[in-house]
Amino acid sequence: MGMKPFEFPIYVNKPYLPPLDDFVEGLKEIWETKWLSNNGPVLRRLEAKLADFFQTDNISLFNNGTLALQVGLQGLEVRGDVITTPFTFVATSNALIMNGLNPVFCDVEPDYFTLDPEKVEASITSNTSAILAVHPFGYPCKLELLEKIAQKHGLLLIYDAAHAFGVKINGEPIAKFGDVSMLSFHATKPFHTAEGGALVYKNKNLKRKFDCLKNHGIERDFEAEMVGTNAKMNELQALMGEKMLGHFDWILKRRRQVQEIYRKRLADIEEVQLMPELPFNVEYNHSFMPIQISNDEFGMSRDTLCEVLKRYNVFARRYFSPLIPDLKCYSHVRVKDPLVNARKVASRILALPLYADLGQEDVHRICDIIDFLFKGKRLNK
Ligand code: T4K
Repeated sequence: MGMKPFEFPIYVNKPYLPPLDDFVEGLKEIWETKWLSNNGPVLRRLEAKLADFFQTDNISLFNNGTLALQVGLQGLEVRGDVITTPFTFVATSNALIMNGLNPVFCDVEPDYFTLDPEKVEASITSNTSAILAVHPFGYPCKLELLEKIAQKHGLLLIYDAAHAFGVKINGEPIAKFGDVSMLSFHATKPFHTAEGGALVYKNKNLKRKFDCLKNHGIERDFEAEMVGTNAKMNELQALMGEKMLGHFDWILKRRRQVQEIYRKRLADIEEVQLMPELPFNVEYNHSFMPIQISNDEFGMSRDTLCEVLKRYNVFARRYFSPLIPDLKCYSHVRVKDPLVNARKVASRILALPLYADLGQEDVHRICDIIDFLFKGKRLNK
């Protein structure tokens, strides 16, 4: 017996939205004040709430994560070569290029696909000024080891924590590790402001600089003090964030439930490899549901599975494949490291649909389809 496709497309992601009435109520304030951007009252409120959330006042909000990272690199005055990961969304290394910096790609470790500290250390030269690491899918980097290496060699340590809002280590927000962490509040993230982002940082003196750089380099009175850009979060974005924040615990709970069903149901499918369990001191945010497909010679490859799922109206995504240095627009970047683990994961990874509103019966149905497809393939061997 065949499996029925979903009546509607199930995308890899679907943004959660706060109740409309609640949002409209907030809009009234904006309509009254007619203050739409440039450090308005809603933005200041959201910043204060997020300062509580991150347990630090060293936070600046931006209109998206990419510009936050660009401004972060500019404000830290990073120069020359920056060691970074090839296994990420292209925005990570684009931010380097946009700052005139050279990405030096080095390999990831095989468990959570975070930068391999040994490879990082081996890639350091006299031109290296910083490490730009990513917590892929919200899985924490080897924080202590990277910290040690950065200190030993006098390098800046910057985290692209785009996926890691809500992730905690021993109760501490992950964004507080490193010199600067960037968070993305894009619509597809568990906490979002439609488009948005933030920098969280150790040195409180950076606040003035980051806030100035995101406002054309102007601190006050229309006179630019430095060459900046426009990366300000507006009041509508901030309102979305303010309304979302109250739902975040519920969102996390729902996402965890969805992920638990997937993990239980997919554990028995031999071609599917799940992510390893996280250590007990890590609170995860369930931002993605990545699996790896074994790509056996006689089985179904990751790419075939991804295509066949579309016939069932299930739109999984190959996050993050191809690797950044394999993109045509990065062909000018020389890569010394053979990137063995990164290449392996890029050929096997598949992110399944995961969002707070995904019904539990739908998750079971997606698992039924995957199970059915692999069973069919095994019978035909
Ligand atoms: N660093 C890392 C490691 C990142 O992953 C990202 C962004 C950044 C930096 C940069 O942060 P931002 O500047 O974006 O704040 C999406 C997101 O646009 C991007 O934010 C995210 N990472 C990346 C992993 O995913 P696409 O091109 O895959 O998005 P798209 O439009 O295909 O959307 C995915 C699915 O979500 C769609 O199939 C349907 C659904 N969707 C999407 C949107 C935007 C909706 O249902 N509603 C929506 O409004 O990049």
